[in-house]
This record gives sequence, structure tokens and C-alpha cells, in this order.
Amino acid sequence: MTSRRDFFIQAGMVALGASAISRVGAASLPELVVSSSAKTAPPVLPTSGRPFHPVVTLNGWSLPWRMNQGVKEFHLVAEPVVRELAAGMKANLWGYNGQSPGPTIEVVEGDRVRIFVTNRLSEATSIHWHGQRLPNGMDGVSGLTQPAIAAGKTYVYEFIAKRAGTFMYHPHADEMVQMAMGMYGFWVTHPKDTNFMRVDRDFVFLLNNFDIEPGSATPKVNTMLDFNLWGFNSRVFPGIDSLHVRQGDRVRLRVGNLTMTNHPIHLHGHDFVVTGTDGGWTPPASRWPEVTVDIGVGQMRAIEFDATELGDWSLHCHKSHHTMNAMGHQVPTMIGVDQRGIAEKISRLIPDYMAMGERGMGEMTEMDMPLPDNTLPMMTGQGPYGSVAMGGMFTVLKVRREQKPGDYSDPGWYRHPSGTQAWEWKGSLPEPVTSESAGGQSMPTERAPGAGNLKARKPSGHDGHH
Ligand SMILES: [Cu+2]
Repeated sequence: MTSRRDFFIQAGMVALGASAISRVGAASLPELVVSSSAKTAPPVLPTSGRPFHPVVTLNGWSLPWRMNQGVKEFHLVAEPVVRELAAGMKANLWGYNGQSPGPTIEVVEGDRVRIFVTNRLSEATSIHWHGQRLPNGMDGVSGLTQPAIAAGKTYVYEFIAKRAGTFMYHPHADEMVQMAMGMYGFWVTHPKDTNFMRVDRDFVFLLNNFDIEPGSATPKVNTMLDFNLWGFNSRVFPGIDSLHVRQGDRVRLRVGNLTMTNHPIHLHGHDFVVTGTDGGWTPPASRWPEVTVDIGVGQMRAIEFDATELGDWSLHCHKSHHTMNAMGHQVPTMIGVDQRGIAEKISRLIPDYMAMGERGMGEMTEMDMPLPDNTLPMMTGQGPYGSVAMGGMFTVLKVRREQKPGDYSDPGWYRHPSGTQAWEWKGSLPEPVTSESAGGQSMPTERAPGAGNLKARKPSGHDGHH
């Protein structure tokens, strides 16, 4: 299994000899290309087959193919992988070709596509080509349209990519477990006409969720709703790369949702239109401007905008608990509660005890709280002006005048021209008139003198269970 031919196709990608997969029929299998990198690979122009404008997979890459007598051949291997979710945390996932998510597959409308799928998992799997028009027997639903692919076996899928658009692939066998473990990937079928809906930059990513206990590395696979890590392409902020574009670029973002809940994806500073769904391109007359698009479970949306506004613009899910990482314990709302007296008493018993959250949770990003190994802070990420206090599904769109066409490198933080940034008011302030009656007194901005004299009431002792 270790007979790797160690040559790099590009950063982080390794082509394995077909013999590493199977001795039987090895000659007919396309080379297996794997990647161990979680970096965003720059787009690769096609060197065989029909021409197209490649997409950029956020924190991912596109799978090379070989042309075999006019058929575009890919090789996917389902296998256990280790994915760094962000610096400081690695997860034991299942994925394809070394990564979760698997590599993006890019083909052109009308291509005949043959995909070899090798199963290196400990249980059976299959791949469903979500959204494709194809012969029923290629739909990848184990038990219904094919036998499941047993551990160690390789199956072949073959169909014509009939419709240009945005698709996903994922298992249709022990689906809840395999998707909870990170098995999915993106698929783009480019239009045959390379000028059709041409954009300057075309980014793709999947939304995903995991439930990984702080201090552990393997997702809990029986979780149905209470996931604690929310990601773009199996990365969580601040591990998600930012998106770098040139001012004036026409930008497309294609987002697929393979989590168990919906995600209102929100872009700052621009408005956009939804130009594509799972079912195809939207008719132009049906489009209306938005700044947030809700992406339901199992759905995909392509959105487009002109990147006219310079700056560092947030791009994130608008469910605020999806822009946080796992909490180590249940944290109650403590805003407005003066915990000082209690904390003093508890710290006599537990020297490290720390009262949390009485002024909001933002202060927690400034504390160096001890975390279990392999655990990310709940809200983090350093910006040029301090903590961004975010996690999960959050990244930044960087629009720059100087960004060259085809350059996807990070231009650094935006430098705001003078007079265009919020500033601190240092003049006099009028007395607030509403705070007395509006509950302001329960949210002190400073500790009131004497507030520490909290009376602790003893439990009344009527539980008779001893
Ligand atoms: Cu969300």
C-alpha cells in the first residue's frame, strides 16, 4: 500500500501508481491523485478535453483526469482522512483522495464521464451524483439502483454530463454516518459555450457540520441536530481561506448545503442575485437583489455580484451560533449578573474558577482560557484591529484594486483611506434619558459599589432523595 511514486503534480497533490489500489485490472484504472493540503489550490486550466474556465475550491482542489478514447476518467477513493479544521485542531474524518471534502470534479456539458470509485473504508459505500440527469442505474443509491460497494471493491460509474451547472456528490449508503464523517464533494459541469455566463472568479464550497467533543478528534456519528462545529469545506474560521478578487470582477460563489439545517449566507458591502440552483440557471427575469440567501438542506445556490466596493467584507452564515466553535460546557446567559461574590466563594473551593460572560461573551475571546488538547477557541481570529470574535462559518471577501487578473494570493488587510473608518467620539455626551426605565440598570457597564454583597440563599431542603 505504500508504493507511492512521490512526484507532486502541484502543491500537496500526489499521484499514486494504479498498482497501489488493486493488482487485478490495475492497468485499466486511472492514476489515483491524492492531496494532503487544506490550502486553496489555484485554478488549473484544462490541458485535455473541452476548454472551460475552472472554478476555485475554497480550501480544496480539483481532481485531475485522463482522457481515454474520448471519455473523461476520474478516480475517487473513499478512505479515512485526517483534516485540519483550523490551526490547533485536527479531525479524524472520512473523505475522498486524502481530504474531506473530496476533490472538486470539473467537466464540460456533453462530456462522457467515467468515475472509478474505490472503497477503502471499513464498511460499504456508494456515490450519488446529486442533481445530475443520468441513467437510473448510475444514480448511486445502494440497494435501490446498485449493490453497495463493499470494503475493498471498486465500482465504475459512467454517464454523459448533460446539463451545465452546480452539483454535489455524496454517499447513499449508511448516509447519516458517512456524511457526519465528512464524505462529500463538489461537481461543476461547465457550459460548452465558454462565454455563457462568463465570470472573472468562480468560487465553490460546501457547508458542513460536525459534532466533535472538545478534546477529541472523531465526530459523533449519531448526532441529528446538535452539531457543534460549522464549516466551509471542512474548515472552520479562522481556518477558512479568504476570497481574493479584483475590484470590478464579476464574482460567482457556488455554495452547497450538506448539513442538517439551513444556512442564511450573508455577504457584506455588496448585493447579489441568485443565478443558479440545484435545477439549473435561473432565468434573468426571475432574479432579485439580496444580501443574504438561505440555503436549505440538500440545496445549492450560485450567487453573482460585481465586486465594486474595496475592502475586507465579511461572508458568513447569519445564524450566530454557526459562527462559533464548540463550547466545552453549557454556558448560561450571564449578561447583567454580577458574579463577583459568588466567584469569590467558589474560588476558595476551586482555585481556578472564573466567572464568565457578565458583560457579554466577547470578553471570553480575550481570555487565555485553558482548553483541552485539539480544541479550538469558541470565538477567535485576529484582525488588524483585534479579535474578530468569530468561529465556524465565517470568512472574508477581499476586494482590491491592485489584485491582478488570475491572482488568488492574499493581499493582506485593507488599509482604509482616512475619513472612511468609524472613529471614537471623544466630545461630551448628553445624559441618557431612557436607561432608568429600559432595563439599563440591570446591565451595568461598571461594577456598582457594594454589588459584591450578594446574599446566597440556601436550598430549602425539601428534596427527600438521599
Ligand atoms: Cu449556518
